[in-house]
Amino acid sequence: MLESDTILSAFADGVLTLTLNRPDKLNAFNEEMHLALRAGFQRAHQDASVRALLLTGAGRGFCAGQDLGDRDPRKDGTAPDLGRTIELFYNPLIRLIRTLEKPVVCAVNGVAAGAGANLALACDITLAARSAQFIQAFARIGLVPDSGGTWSLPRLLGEARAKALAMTGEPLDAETAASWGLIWKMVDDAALLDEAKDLAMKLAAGPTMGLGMTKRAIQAAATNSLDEQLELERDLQREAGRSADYAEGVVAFLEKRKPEFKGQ
Ligand code: LHQ
Repeated sequence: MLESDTILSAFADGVLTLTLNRPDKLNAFNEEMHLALRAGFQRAHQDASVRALLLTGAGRGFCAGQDLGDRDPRKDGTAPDLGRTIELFYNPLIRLIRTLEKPVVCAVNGVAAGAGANLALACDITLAARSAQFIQAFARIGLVPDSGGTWSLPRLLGEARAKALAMTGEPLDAETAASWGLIWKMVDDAALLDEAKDLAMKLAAGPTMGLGMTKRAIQAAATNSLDEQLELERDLQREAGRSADYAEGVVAFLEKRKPEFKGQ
């Protein structure tokens, strides 16, 4: 993995924890942090011992999106090519998260703004501290929501709420985010990390193949017809039914004991 202080990485009990670590900038993204985070997700793709991922932020914020100091239009006298930044850094990151066939838990420990908010929404199960806020800050600086925001917001919230959040840039508190279904749940600040870790550990001890295929199927539903989805479920169930974890799950049920899944 790429060594960088901007991402803290820890591995235990099948869970790879990646912590965004530029706390004085509320963990805003610079290129170094992007590359280190990407390396973390690449490891999760390649390393079979990683069976769940936990993403969180150091300090009082989760992530304030792009480091705007790094993309200052005054810098070179010409407008920066933000499309290139998206192509090279943000899009690959979101794709890595969505295609990882392992659960990605996100613990939003504080403000999540701009690409930081949409990064949290790209994860599979997102919890947020009571004090956290979600801000589609793009409108405040003349930009368009990125990192999948224009895709995830209307899907999670419907067009009315998606447009209002994106066009006003108004903060959404964690309680409302949970009640609207933008995230899985809100947790008291002091309990957030423990609860997110417990959840990630439980998922890491689960039937990884089945969980990965569940993720794939639910994501595919965004563009599939019911018929296509039924066929996909048939195919995935066929594959899941051949897994060692299915055999273990059924035998454990019949023997009235806890299953010991190996992720295979
Ligand atoms: C920051 C930042 C930040 C640098 C806080 N940059 N320093 C993609 C492609 C290419 C380019 C453009 O963008 C994108 C996608 C995007 O993400 S666009 C959206 C970028 N993000 C924002 O517009 C959010 C900017 N930040 C804020 O509005 C506030 O900081 C929020 C509302 C997040 C938090 O407010 P406060 O709690 O009042 O904290 P603060 O503003 O005092 O920030 C603390 C420090 O962090 C401060 O530094 P300082 O040296 O004064 O203590 C900020 O300058 C720094 N910081 N966000 N994005």
